Amino acid sequence: MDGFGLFDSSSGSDSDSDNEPAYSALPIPPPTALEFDAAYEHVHRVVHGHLEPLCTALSDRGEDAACAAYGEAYAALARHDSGGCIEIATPLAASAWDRLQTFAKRLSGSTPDGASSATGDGDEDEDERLIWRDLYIISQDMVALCSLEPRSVTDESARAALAATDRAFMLGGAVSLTQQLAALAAKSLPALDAVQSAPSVDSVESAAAKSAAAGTLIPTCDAALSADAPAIARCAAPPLSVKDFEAHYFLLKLPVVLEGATAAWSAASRVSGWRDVECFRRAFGHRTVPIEIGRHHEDSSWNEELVTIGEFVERYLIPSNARGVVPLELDHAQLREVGYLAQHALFDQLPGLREDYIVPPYCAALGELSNINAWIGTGGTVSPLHYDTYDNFLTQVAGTKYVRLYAEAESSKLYPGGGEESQGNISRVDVERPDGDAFPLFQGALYTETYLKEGDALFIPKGTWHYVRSLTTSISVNFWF
Ligand SMILES: O=C(O)CCC(=O)C(=O)O
Repeated sequence: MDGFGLFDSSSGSDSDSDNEPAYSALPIPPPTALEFDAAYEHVHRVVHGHLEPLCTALSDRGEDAACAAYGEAYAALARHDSGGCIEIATPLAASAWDRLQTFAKRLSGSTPDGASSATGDGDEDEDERLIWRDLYIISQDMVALCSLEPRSVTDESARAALAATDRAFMLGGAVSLTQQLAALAAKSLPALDAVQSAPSVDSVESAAAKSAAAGTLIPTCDAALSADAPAIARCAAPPLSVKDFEAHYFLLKLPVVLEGATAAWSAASRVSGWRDVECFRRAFGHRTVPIEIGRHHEDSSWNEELVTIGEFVERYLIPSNARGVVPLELDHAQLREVGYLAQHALFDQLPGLREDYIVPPYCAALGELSNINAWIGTGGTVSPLHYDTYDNFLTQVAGTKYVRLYAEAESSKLYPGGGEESQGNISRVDVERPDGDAFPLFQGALYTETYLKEGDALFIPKGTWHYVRSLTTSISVNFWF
């Protein structure tokens, strides 16, 4: 079962960049009644279209109350009773959310890299999870629309609408309906849009000095590899031609770091790029995102929170900048205040950011782009050892990460499994504290390693196991193809 057809395929942008972030635009005019009507039509169509199949699926599972609430919210929407619709759809979303929590620890319902992770009873569980997910998204979209009623929209209700669309994005990735509502809500907030100030005219030096003083600049790190394992191959800029990349790495399934890969990205601009995390707080501080708190999702203290980007910058990224480098040798028990916006479809949620990166040309030439995710976190984040079923460019925009790779051929020494939640693409071994008694072969597994630094793009062939730990505050974008 494939949900109820709410989802578009994820979309990326490969637009040319003028090396200035595109979201520092002039204020946008407020939405017109026509735009609202178009959104109303769209929501109405989706909510109506899903009423019967979702209700049948809910009733089949004895969830008549949820089905009834869905029907009532839809009826309120249809008679333009915004207050009534919000009153019913808000708790409906909350109960769908509670049900989703029983299906997976990760809100996206994914393993660290997107493999489905229903709790273990296979297809039945996954079907049910998709029902609650769709109900959640539809309820949030109803709340968003009803908060944007043109005659009564206020800053507060527009913010509530944006928060509802952000919650819908978390589960859905690119949903055209949610994108339409988010755009409408953003347009209803002229005061906030105005804060997206004109591009900075500072020089590189004064911009860096200002952001360093404010603690918002992501530090660099000059860690060097020990000689314990071979280093992953590197190619200095200028970039490899597609033909050379294909012949020397892609077809051979050989990992490689392409240096200088972000040179033409606005995101990497020294003056107004993402390295100064203030740019996110300034432009999108009021938007809500899911943050993983704690080192590892199997640690008891691991948790997920919804926070605004403003809070994330303030409570996690700025203190992490101040801590500087978190050495690899530091035992995980000592890692503090770790927060990770991990594998998030941020560029579907905030499409303005798509102008700031360029999709590596190899993706379209040698495959088909599947997903683009943001990975923004403090020093000390850990992505446990796992593999993906996509080829990947893990691209480092700011900060430094340690990456260790094991070829597919080493799989028998890596103990695939990872418990009920996994589809077998996560190793049961904790790379930082391997249990030699339980996993004796792990010690003999061969690996390569690197420090991924600003501007580096690491090609990780599909099926290659990877373990990643950040040494500083870090921003990466990965391209699965
Ligand atoms: O950077 C990370 O923490 C993990 C990245 C990753 O797993 C990926 O790009 O597939």
